[in-house]
Amino acid sequence: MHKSMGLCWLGVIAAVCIGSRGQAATLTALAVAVNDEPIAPTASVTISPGDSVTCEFYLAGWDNDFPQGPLKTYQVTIDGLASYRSGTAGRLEPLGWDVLWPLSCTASDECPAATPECAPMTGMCGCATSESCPTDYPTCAHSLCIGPDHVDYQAAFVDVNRSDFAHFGLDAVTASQPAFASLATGWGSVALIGHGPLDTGGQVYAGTYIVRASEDACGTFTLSVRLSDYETFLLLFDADDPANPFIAVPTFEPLTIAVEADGTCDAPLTVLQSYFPPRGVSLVRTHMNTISLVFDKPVVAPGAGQITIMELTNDVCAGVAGPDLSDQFEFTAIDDQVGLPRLHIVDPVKGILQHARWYRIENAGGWAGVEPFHVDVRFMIGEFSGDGVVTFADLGAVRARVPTGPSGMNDANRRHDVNVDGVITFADMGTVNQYNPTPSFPHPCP
Ligand SMILES: [Ca+2]
Ligand SMILES: [Ca+2]
Repeated sequence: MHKSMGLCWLGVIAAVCIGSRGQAATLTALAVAVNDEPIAPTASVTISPGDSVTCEFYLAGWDNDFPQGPLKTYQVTIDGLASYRSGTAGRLEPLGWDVLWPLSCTASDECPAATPECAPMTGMCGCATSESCPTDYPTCAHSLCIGPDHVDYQAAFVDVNRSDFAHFGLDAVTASQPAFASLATGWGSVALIGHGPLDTGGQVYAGTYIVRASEDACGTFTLSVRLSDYETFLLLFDADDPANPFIAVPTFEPLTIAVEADGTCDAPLTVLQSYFPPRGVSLVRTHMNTISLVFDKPVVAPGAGQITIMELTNDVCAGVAGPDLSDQFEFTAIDDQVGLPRLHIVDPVKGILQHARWYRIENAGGWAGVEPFHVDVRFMIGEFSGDGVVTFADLGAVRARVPTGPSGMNDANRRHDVNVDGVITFADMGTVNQYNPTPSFPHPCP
């Protein structure tokens, strides 16, 4: 892999050559079985929710990229991030998948309690230890919470015994990646004996990938791959320069998987999945706090009044509407196709929220298409420790981070910039100290 990484510039030449010829190597995905029952190979298959689809991948036409270049190595990387949620509802999942679906994030304070760490490499909410995972998905592995039914390395494989396998009889080394590695599982093969097969004009088998539609899946999903000279590519042996193989990025012909529930997709309501901060965690900054609502489908940010934000009083608990503050907040809908869609609610200036109060964010039906919900959050400046009171212990949490300059600010400490000036200084301790001590302010509803 080091060799090919060092030759990325060859990929540029390949692109030029491809352009001049108008045809590149192709990688084709075909559905060949549904629920293990063989079907006529097709690039467009229709299944039912819960069905599995066996997809086979074929390579052809590499002579167009580098004539008489034997196929020494190839690699295929599934683009799970783009593929698994590409239908109208539900998901495709790799066979053997039992993983808490990861959420995308830019900072850890966007992540739910179950997966509280925003992993910078993947931009997804994950776990650091198994203790932080919920009981349904109790094991933390690869930064994701894994359930008891998960079987890794099951979805992707290469059947090396097939006579149409690209490296059949060449003592090839094949390898696959776990399905939950960045949701980009993949596999590849290197021919150890000889330099690989020449292009004889037909297709050669390159691997198998099995996906299953979730029970709530509906609509047309597109299974795609990540095309680049280090994700999905061919290495073609160059007899004139044996140390530097030619890299070709194939043209991919994607596979569509239509999941039809009674012929049409109902339009189910969007449902709130989780939120941050959860009970026990307060909004701690004077302003610019983020409340993150996580949904199962993309949302359009509501206008003021479509959802309400009210101080949580006994009356509000009893269903009597209080003054609505929602027009003072900023709403941002996020749907980056990485994790579940989210709505971020931010208090842009000081004074909207009152220290040591609870607030209720509620959709009583005004936000069309979204199932009614309410979420209660506590606003308590400086309450870092999660015990519901402000004490010297909370001052200590800030003090431990003083001083932190702009370059030291990160996801782990951003909340401790209580006065929202981009650094953590004694001024933040001073702000917290203004509220020390603050007694407990319990959730007011029975
Ligand atoms: Ca505290
Ligand atoms: Ca500060």
